Amino acid sequence: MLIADGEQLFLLASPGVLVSRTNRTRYRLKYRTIGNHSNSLTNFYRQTSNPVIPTTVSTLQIDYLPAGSAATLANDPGVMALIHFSGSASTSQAGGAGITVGLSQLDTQKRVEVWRTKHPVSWHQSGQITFCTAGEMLLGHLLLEEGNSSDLERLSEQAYRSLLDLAGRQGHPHLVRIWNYLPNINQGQGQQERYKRFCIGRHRACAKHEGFEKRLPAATTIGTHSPGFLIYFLASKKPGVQVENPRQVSAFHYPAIYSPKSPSFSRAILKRWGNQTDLYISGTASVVGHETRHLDDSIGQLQESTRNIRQLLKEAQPPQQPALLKIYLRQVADLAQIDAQISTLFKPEIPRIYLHADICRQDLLLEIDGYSTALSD
Ligand code: 3EB
Repeated sequence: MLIADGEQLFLLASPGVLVSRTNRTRYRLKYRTIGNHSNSLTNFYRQTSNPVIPTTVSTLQIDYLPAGSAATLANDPGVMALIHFSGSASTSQAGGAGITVGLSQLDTQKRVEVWRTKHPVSWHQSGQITFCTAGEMLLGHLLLEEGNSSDLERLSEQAYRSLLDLAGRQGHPHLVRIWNYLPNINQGQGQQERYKRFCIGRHRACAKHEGFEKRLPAATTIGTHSPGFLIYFLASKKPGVQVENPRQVSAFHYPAIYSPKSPSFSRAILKRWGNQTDLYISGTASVVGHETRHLDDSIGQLQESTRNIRQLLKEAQPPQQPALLKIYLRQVADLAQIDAQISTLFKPEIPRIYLHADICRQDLLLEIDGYSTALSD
């Protein structure tokens, strides 16, 4: 039985035994003993008709919760972001944590991604950017309309300039993690491909800052099938630590075939918030060195991507355990076999969301965002 008292979530394991959620490990252990079906918290919510949503005591807690929790969460003052996945992109104005990514979710049980904090959240609007601050964090989003005569290079440069300026002005100058959801990412021949135009604009804005390569955030740049160019990002007062992958050339040193101006992102960022250490892993694909591996082989690409993710988890000091996965699939038909493999490559209960998306290279069939978090005393 789950009891929430506003501050804490308690799990009544047996009469008289209250387990506080403050200690995550004990919480999960007890949960398993009564859950008796699946190990994961998310799966437990799934089977509860009236889900009790745990309150958070963390600096940042990211969960994938049943879509049905969204209405309750919308009124929770600790929510920084409530991310939906559906056919078309949209965002809330100031005071609203809602972000809708224009990608169809492939899971039968639909989820929302929820970012919560124990810190007081205050909401603001600056030009096109809606953002909130909470303690050391700033989370912002903007939705760009391209119009007919779109100059994507300029639009991307302006968007990045405005978000970097905003983060600086607000005293949160360090980008930690950013997501770019770009319609028709693979459209355009050769150097005119939209992903490359985006990379040029992003690079122009980032390169204005001295030593920018050492400060690049972890990132995802994914193609949507619906209009609206959505960007959302997490920034901080103090910098995180850049983590690169020795199996891969750093994206900002890629040869020009992938983009005339190199993709401006780090493979991962390790960020400590108080006693919490988070690893934000960029969209990770079947790239070794700078080349795509396992052409036309989804399972091969998944295995290679997993090796890359494992390497990044190992590079982080101390090494991290994966906590959440977001999997972008170019081909819906791959879902069943990819999900079966994920269950063997990671803990079978690892919370995950599958999205139907285009990947920035035509030959990539999938990409995975990773996140891990650990508490120290
Ligand atoms: C790769 O490894 C795959 O341009 O922001 C992954 C994550 C990729 C982020 C980006 C691109 C980006 O190169 C592509």
